[in-house]
Amino acid sequence: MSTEALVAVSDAHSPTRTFTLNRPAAMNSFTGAMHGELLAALDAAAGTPEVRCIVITGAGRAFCAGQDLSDPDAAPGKDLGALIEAHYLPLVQRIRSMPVPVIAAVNGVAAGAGANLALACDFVLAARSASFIQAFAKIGLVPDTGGTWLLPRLVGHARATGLAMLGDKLPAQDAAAMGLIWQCVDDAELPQATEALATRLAAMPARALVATREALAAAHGMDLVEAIKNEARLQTRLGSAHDYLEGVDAFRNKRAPVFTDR
Ligand code: T3D
Repeated sequence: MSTEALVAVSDAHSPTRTFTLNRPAAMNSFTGAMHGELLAALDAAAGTPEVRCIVITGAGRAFCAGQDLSDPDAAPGKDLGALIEAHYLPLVQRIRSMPVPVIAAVNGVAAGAGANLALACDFVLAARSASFIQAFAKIGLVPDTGGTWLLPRLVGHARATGLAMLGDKLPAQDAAAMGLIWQCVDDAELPQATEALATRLAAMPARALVATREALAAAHGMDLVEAIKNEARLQTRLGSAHDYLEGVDAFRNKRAPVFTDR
């Protein structure tokens, strides 16, 4: 693993590719350069058929403190909306369109855009000492990086409002209890728990998992009939793919399936 990079990339021998946000002295807050490295790394993984699961985590005691507030691009008076459109929107779009599942392994504090980057992933596993902070209101901003869309869908309007307006530090255990994240584990167990989940997901039918991500997101804007029609459309597509044939054959022959579609 390269430790010089702003985003350290794990060795290429595993079906799981791990990206470690690597500006620990600044709590892994985002600069334009770090955005560029993370997006390039995600693009490369998306184009590599052997990659079947992505993990994003942080170096040191933070996961990510959002935008680097010392960066000249974020200085008061700059067009912050342009910064969001240039960097955070493409990042969330890339994560949500990855052809494989994405896990956020939240090792420490996740604040501002760092919190919402984690919430945009398919799974959030967090260390017990980690926390989530919608820090935006404290500096006179609204939640961005998808926060206004993600929060109410994950925890409902009342809790989304409280988290977004008050900006309190939410411990990982409370985040798991209210359904904001998938799981909170003891700090020492985070690496193993992440690896176990990634290994499990990597062996699953990636194309079906990604279609599930899309269907769950799309269903929010649909009534029940529309949602079922969307499910039917997806089953039509998936039902003629290799992984369905493989899954059914493996079931009939009482063997473990080998899924390859992405
Ligand atoms: O451009 C725009 O603003 C638009 C885009 C917005 C997207 C956003 O993400 S807005 C939200 C930006 N993030 C924040 O407001 C979070 C700011 N940070 C904090 O609230 C706290 O640092 C933490 C709660 C994350 C951690 O607190 P603590 O007490 O554990 O650590 P600390 O001492 O505050 O921070 C440690 C160092 O990291 C410190 O540097 P130093 O003094 O040791 O040299 C601190 O300045 C640095 N740091 C933490 N967060 C950021 C940061 N440096 C630059 N940017 C940061 N976001």
